[in-house]
Amino acid sequence: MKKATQYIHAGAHPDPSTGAIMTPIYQTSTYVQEAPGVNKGFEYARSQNPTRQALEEALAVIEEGKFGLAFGSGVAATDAVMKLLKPGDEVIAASDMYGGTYRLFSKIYSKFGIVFHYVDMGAVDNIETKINANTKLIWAETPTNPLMNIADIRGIAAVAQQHKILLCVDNTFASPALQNPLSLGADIVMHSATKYLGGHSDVIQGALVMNDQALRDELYFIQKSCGAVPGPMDCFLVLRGIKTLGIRMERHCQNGAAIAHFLKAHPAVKKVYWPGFEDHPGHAIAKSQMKDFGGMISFELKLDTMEAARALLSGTRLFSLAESLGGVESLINHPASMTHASIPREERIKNGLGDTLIRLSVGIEDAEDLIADLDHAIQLAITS
Ligand code: P1T
Repeated sequence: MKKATQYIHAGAHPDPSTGAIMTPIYQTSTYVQEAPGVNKGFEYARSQNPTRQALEEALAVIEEGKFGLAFGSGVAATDAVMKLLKPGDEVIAASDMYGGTYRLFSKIYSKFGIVFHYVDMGAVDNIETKINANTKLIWAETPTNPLMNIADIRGIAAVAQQHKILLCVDNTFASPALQNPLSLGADIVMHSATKYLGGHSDVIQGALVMNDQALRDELYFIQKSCGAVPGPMDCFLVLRGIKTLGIRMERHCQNGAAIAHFLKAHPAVKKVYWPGFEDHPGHAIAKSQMKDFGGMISFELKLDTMEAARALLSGTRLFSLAESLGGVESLINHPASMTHASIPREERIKNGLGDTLIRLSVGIEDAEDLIADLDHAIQLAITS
């Protein structure tokens, strides 16, 4: 089945009790049993819920995997992967990634004796040099949040397989419509379903997809034992979001490309971070593992002051100043004070995330309107 058909039909089965074409929101905490232990495959809603089951099936199909698991947030999905580990285990993670993932690793899991090495994943060698007998997990994010760095999933997967290390790829920025890490050799794909999968900025949710039955069983055990499950209403919203993922991503990519080129040509702009440019260091890899380059862009003004950045951030009318991304509406964000504020400044600067970097989540509005909005805000910033 082709992708465009999968988005509509994956996980969708007419409801057995009524024939309802849309999976109902099974808003129930428990299921009546005929006799002790005799049930219809549903015992208690932390363990099983039909709406969640439909979503998990859809997630697996669209990510080219066998099994999906849904969680109460993206961070909860990451947390479940970390619970595969034990004290003394080592993790190699990207030096540029979502600030909340860094916070979970450095503030929570390092307390429990997990050791983290943060490396620039632009070169596979940087990962190889950190591998030792205790290395159990490689955590990659590509493109990265917010610097749009690219990691070579095939190359990293080859190293991970050679050393029998799990590779988990946070595929949030690309979405399953643009990149499928399991097909490139990863063991687990993680999503903040809050973003492109949901697509409408109305739900917080996370997802994991994998191929290996034993790994799925272990992660399912963690999901039900630790309890970070999403509610059925949220599962319904993400199921509905997935139906339009393909066409939304087409428009996000078109608008993203138009805005990236506009910014690159703008005399007041110093640097634009977007993997679609041929001079982006990860362009060739991005082209080989992504279908298109997405709607996430970061940039810096030549006028490198906080005053100018602040004027720009509050000067847009269509781009709303907010954390998050991947919704139909465009957002503008200041990583240093918002999404990546939990990374110590020195560390952040060392990894290339400056105080004045601005991140855009380009929505699916009219590209000319979005460009006019940015142009106006840039004028405000450089004359502020
Ligand atoms: O917010 P939550 O659903 O828990 O997902 C966390 C997460 C994980 N991975 C990536 C790449 C992310 O971007 C996020 C969440 N990011 C934002 C809220 C943001 O504005 O960057």
